[in-house]
Amino acid sequence: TFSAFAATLAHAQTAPLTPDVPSKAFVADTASYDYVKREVMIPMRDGVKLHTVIVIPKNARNAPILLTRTPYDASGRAERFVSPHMDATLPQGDEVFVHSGYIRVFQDVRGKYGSEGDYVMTRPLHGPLNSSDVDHSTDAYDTIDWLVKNLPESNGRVGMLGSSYEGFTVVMALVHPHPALKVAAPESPMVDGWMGDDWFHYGAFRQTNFDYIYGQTAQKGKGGSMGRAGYDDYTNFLNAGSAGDYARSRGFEQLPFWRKLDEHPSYDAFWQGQALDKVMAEQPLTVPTMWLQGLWDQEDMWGAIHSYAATESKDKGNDKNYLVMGPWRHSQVNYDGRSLGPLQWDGDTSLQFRRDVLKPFFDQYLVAGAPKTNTPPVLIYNTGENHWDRYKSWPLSCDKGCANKPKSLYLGANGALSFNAPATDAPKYDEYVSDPAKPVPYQPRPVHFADHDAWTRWLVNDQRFVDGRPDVLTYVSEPLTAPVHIGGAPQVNLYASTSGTDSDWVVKLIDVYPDTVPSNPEMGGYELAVSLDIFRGRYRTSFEHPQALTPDQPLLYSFGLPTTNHVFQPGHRIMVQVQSSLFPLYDRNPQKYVPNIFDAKPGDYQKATQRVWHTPGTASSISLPVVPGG
Ligand code: PG9
Repeated sequence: TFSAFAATLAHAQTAPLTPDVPSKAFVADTASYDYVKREVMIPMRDGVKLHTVIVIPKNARNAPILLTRTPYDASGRAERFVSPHMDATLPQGDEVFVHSGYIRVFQDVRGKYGSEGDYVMTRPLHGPLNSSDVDHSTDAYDTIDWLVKNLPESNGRVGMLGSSYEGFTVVMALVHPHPALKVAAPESPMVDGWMGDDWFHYGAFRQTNFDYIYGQTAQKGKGGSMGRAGYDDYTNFLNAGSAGDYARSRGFEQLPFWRKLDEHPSYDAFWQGQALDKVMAEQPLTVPTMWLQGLWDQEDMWGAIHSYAATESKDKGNDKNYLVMGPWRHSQVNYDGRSLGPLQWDGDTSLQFRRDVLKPFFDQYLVAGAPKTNTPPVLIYNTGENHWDRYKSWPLSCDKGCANKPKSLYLGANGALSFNAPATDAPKYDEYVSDPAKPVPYQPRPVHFADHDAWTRWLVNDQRFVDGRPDVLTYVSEPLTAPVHIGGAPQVNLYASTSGTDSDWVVKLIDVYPDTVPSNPEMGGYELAVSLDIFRGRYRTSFEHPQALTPDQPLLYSFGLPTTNHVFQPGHRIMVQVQSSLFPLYDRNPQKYVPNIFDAKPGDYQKATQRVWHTPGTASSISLPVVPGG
């Protein structure tokens, strides 16, 4: 028997102790796949090579190219599922393009994942903030040039799309664009990080950034998460002190991007020079561009709408500048768009847009013989009536150049809200005490930044969770007898005083549902913020040069709220809430003027008595972009 055993072994070609992990990397048999994946290193003009994943349908000929440049791992972006099918390996948002035979390209931006070179967060354009010869404009140019010369399966036409950071790289490609770039869709692009995209809103710092900066810049590849002492980030950040104290306690001084933020708390040349809506306003508009974003975009609320506005006057033929706003959270355009929090839409609004608007629009410029589309210059979801609206221009109502004029909605005595200016004999103001030791939460506690679902829907949370707090003022109209349609950006004109020397002001424009909603009982009395934002008081007269506030003096705070296209229905009421914090999303204002709030000391934080004024001459109001006739 022993010799039979030895004979069996002698016949086998693979010895029992052959290592079972092969020394040569495993190569999958992809013969049956309906696509080919190529990974290449594309050389840029400075010799740096960028890692690029190219997914090509089998037997493709004359195919258009769809390009996304990403800091989020090109290989991962091009592998939703491990699958022999191209529509499954690519992200959900790409399915409509896959079904039309597009070539799909994802590229790691310089310095991230497989790409060579140095990573600089949202690397500024060549100029005062970038002394090198390369930026995302040149990298996009060099990449497109390589693709059209090296992909024999392509027809030489390229479209770019991507959301958020990937939307930012699309905008960069529009600066001195390569002639083969024929169409672009910056989706929720990061455009102005100080005014209203990721880092700050009107100067108030967003503390969720710490996790992002750590995850993106502590290493070249996939970053980790830092972890915090307790589950509730409200407590964690309150215990930490200032945002700067938190950063110091976690070693953030090792991360240059945090140091840049810390050194530029105001809207100085560092931020002004990077604001891409300003850059785009100076550019000739040559590539048809569809700016798009969500109406409740919790990350990049500023970029698309302001870039559309900045470039609109350059679109003489009304055929290059397009605006789309869906009823979406950040980047929801690329996922399922049937609902947001408790709000249910008329079908999958994201798919409707991708299939019926975006894809035909790209085809028109990228596919020979594709039909001309009837894309409306402006496509915005009407969140009160639950349907898409198509318009020639936007906004529908504004002070100059619109068919309709905005109407002031006044904050009045005894919590009243109406289109009538306040009477002279009414009480002059309402007041509350804002205590930095007990800031108003932006969502019900516990707050856990890592809870992705809570983060994506916080803007549509029922605001009753703070309504009635002693440090939140509430103004509410009578039930409406006719619909009120607003189309544009509500403008805050808040006359407010503080007993301190600095203060934040948060203003929310809210649709209050009727007490009973028979078809959807849980929505009875729901307080839905259709538009809200925070404004750091020290920037009242200049975003660049902050100033201490004069205590107890009613001062005007004027700022735009995010754009909305909403109909307040009959039976609903309009509400405005005013408060002085949205914590821990936004860092606390110490309410005592200090040169840099990142460096506020525990002793700088003080209670303040806040007053909202409603007298003639200092009548607080929201200028609503109303559209007569609903
Ligand atoms: N909102 C993200 C981001 C963009 C740019 C800078 C920092 C963060 C994103 O979703 O990509």
